[in-house]
Amino acid sequence: MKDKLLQIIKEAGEMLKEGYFSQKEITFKAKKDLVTTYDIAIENFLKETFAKEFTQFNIIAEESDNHNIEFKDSIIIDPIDGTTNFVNQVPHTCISVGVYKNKKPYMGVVYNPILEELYFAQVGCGAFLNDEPLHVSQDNDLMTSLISTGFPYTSGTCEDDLNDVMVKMKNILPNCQDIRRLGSAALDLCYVARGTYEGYYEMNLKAWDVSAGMIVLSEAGGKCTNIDGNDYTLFEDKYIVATNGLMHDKLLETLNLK
Ligand code: LIP
Repeated sequence: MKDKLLQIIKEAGEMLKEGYFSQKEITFKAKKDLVTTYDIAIENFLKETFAKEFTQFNIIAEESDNHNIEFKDSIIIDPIDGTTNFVNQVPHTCISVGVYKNKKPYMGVVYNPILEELYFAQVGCGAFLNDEPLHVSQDNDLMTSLISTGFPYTSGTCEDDLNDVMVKMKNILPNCQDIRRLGSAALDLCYVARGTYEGYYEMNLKAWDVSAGMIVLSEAGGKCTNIDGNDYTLFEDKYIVATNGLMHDKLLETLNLK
């Protein structure tokens, strides 16, 4: 499956690259939530091709109606993660594909064709960036850690979510090296996997934002939980907290300061 999967995703990457440098038609799914004709075209291409090649799996995808699709043997697609970056030509944007067997992680692919970075992981076989093995950082001190986060689309409509962003920022910022917000959850998880960031947290993500990056991170030696420190559950948890493992408890404790 791996070779075919990567071949298809690289083809889709050509579509993303073409779109990145072109004029785009944009519509809004919500106040801050953008979608372009490229999101739809890449998703349709991936769905059609995967359906032909990988008949055992159903497909859950960002721009589709997923109501009647049961999460089981599933391929979870984000055709463009970091759509706002894609629209504004910030090169932190990617295709994210997570493959799950009986709801259990199997393979994850995160592909940024603009920077030519392909992250791949298969459970039990390690994580790779362009075929080079990936490992999380060994820093166990929050004060010297680079932490990444993201802001939910609901920050424009839900005061509770906006307040929570501010509270957590106030808890973390004075206690870490610095904070980054680059705008793609899938890539943020891969950046923890490659040791660039020590930790990452965000609220209100969808399964397609994180399904692949979580597999890359765990295969690189990292850890992913919800805000209470329990395993992060796709489709259920509000918060994701991801780290190199060494500073997980410290990050959780600091995020949860009152
Ligand atoms: C986006 C994320 C981004 C996050 C946004 C959104 P999209 O995904 O990856 O980091 O902050 O809330 O979920 O919409 O570009 O696929």
